[in-house]
Amino acid sequence: MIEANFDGLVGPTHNYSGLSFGNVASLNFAKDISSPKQAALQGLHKAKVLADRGLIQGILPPQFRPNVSVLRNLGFRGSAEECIQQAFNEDRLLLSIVSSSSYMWTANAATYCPMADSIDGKAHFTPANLRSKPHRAIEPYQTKKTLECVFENRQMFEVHDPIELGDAFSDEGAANHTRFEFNGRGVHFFVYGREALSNESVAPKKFPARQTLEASMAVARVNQTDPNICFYAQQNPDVIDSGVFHNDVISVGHKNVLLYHESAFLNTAKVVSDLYELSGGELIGIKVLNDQVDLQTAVKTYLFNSQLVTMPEGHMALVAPKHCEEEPSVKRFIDSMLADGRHPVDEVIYFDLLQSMKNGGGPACLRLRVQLEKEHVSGINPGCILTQNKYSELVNWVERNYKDQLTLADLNQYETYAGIKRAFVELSQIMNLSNLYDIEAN
Ligand code: SUG
Repeated sequence: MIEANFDGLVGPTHNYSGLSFGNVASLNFAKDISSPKQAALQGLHKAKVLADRGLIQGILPPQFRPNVSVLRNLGFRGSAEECIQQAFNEDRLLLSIVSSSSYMWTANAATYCPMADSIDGKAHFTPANLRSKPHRAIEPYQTKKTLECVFENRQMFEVHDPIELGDAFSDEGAANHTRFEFNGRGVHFFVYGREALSNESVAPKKFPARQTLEASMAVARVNQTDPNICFYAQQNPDVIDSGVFHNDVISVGHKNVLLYHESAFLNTAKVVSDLYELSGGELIGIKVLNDQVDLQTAVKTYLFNSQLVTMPEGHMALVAPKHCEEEPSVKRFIDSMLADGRHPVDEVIYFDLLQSMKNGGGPACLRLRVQLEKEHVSGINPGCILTQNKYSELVNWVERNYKDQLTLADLNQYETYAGIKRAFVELSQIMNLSNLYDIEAN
């Protein structure tokens, strides 16, 4: 089985609006001026470097924003341009909510179960409902359409509806899910922030827990994931209160390796030892002590939001934000990890993802992992696989259509909206996305 990464393509309205309470970077950089062009190029560069190294790299297309249907649902009237103008004049927060490029963090797009691990032998996606934040709650149904368009072979891939049923089933997708592989056998590790339907469970006090146990269990059922290979653990409420709003901000797993902070989970030692048992003694845990990298530094540098990938040469590489290279304690830890021969992580590749990081999105947030048998790559829309040609076309498209700098006032310009519409028509052709966007309906 190979693990492909599907990175989100940053959209032309990427901006910093401080919309994610509990996400420290989103709050710290609120109202900074964004560069959608740089953001998209930084993301594409990461994907291209990994594709050049021999990994299968897909791209998930952006959603159309500003989302005028949502503005209409909120009572704004008239043409798309008029709705945008009214929102700009009357409630700028609403305009920023419907303009966010947050779909680019595809680790939150869905939870995936490969054929090998499902009861019916099909691969399944459940789009995350993302109901804990309004700007994210508008993503799921378009995400479903996107996944159907990208994973187009319905015999191989089934794409479900997001889980409904209110707050108790708040689901943030693969950011809280890891598929391990122990001796060829999959194990699905679900991490939740709170138990919504129990009065006894502990929960964070300051920031919201965005994933519930109830949602994780429902996702496993919908995806028909074999219950014998599912394992659930609670995130440490204190780390959520320190700004760890998803598990992928405090641990990362791949194949038989788990890199984690010592305070990642509620009773971390027990979680790791239970997982070790379930792995039949195959799990290799790499524990990071608070003395090596404290929580605040982990959140600032996003060490744990690195990707762990298996390179074609056989070793694993850590794909880390360049913030990690610049912070002495984190760099020291990474260097010592690479020098340690007891695990397969032998390389680090640093990327400048500043534009995404300022919204709390590191390398791992930007990708959705999809494990596949080689022959199932043929079930994927080829327009969404990153090749040299596709990369050049996308870079050229971004260069021509994205602004170097963007403010909400720009979004209020007639030309900006007209330009975005033209750009999405072009993108549909580049990525072979017929019927994905209903641009005129906007
Ligand atoms: O949901 N930031 C995203 C970051 C998502 C990161 N994903 C993972 N950890 N997998 C979020 O908090 C900020 C938008 C703003 O403030 O404009 C934002 O939505």
